[in-house]
Amino acid sequence: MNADAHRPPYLRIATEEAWAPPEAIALYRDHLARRDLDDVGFNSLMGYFLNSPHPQPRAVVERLQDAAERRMADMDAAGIDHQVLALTSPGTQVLPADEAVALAKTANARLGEICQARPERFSGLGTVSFTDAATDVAELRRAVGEHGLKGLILNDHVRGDHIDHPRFAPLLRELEDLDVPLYLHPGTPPNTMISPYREAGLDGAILGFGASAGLHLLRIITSGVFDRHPRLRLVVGHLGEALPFWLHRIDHMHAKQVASGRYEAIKPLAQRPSEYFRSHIWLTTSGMPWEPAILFTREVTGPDRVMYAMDYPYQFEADEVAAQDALPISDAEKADFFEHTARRVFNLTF
Ligand code: 1DF
Ligand code: MN
Repeated sequence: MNADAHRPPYLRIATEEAWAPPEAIALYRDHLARRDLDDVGFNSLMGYFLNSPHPQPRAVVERLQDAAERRMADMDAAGIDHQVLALTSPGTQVLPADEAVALAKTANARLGEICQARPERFSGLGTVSFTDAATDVAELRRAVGEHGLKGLILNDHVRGDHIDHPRFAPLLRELEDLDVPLYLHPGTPPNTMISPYREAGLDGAILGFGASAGLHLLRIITSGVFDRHPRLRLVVGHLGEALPFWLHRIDHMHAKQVASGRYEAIKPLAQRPSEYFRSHIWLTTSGMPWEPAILFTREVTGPDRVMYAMDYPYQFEADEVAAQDALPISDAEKADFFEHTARRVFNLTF
């Protein structure tokens, strides 16, 4: 596809695009060689990407580490004007605390430099160690205030915990105070969940990612995170990790469970679960360039809540952009979908 042949009246901003500094890849390689990380999904998936003899995963790992010529050539080939970059899954979230703290610092400084060097092409999300709250709050402040990053990436579970755990409340409060969004990105399910997925070969992006991230998203809602953090903005990939399709049933069953008093963890909420998708949550189309799913999701959550993402380099199919250019929505809605919603949610000012 020659993207320049048809220059639409909007920029195409891709909002869930993976990146890794060589330091992250080196850390992962060391742990894989020593087999000393107790995370089944990491050892399986990163073991595949980093130790496979096949050219395809090797090319993904090379592309992850490039934030210059190769990436921009790929963007040009696909018609992508701007990428919102974030540290690839699993980021810091499988690492020992000292390594996680150091990697967050390195990744934020480097990503800030990348974005400042080419502000029209790249924006970035920050990362933290998800260990000590005070350390993470300070790093998030640095990422946003000093390095100019536009939010925080959360690569699903944190060493088996979820972001609704009270120990993360100070970090969520800081996101509110800084007025930047949290991006819930998937990863392989935690050890407590992965066995039946892995046994069937389904622990990766085919289902395990979405199953685990969907659970994480629903936990955020039902545990009352948005009631405790009313200014928090959450962005979720893969069209909401299947939850939009479930919303009627989730509302119905949630009300029943509240009434039953059966679970300590299920309490009344300020809104119905589905309503948080219209007040606090934005969705991206990463990995889901599929018209029926995109139109359904827009119908359920509102057209101003769904924006474009590619999922480069994991799902880099240059022709997918054309399918979304052809969506049967108005020109103004398409401009929101590809450009203006991302500008608003991430406060992009380039
Ligand atoms: C894959 C996909 C791997 C995504 C990822 O991180 C990842 C994959 C290791 O296809 O195996 O982040 N993704 O975002 O869809
Ligand atoms: Mn992704």
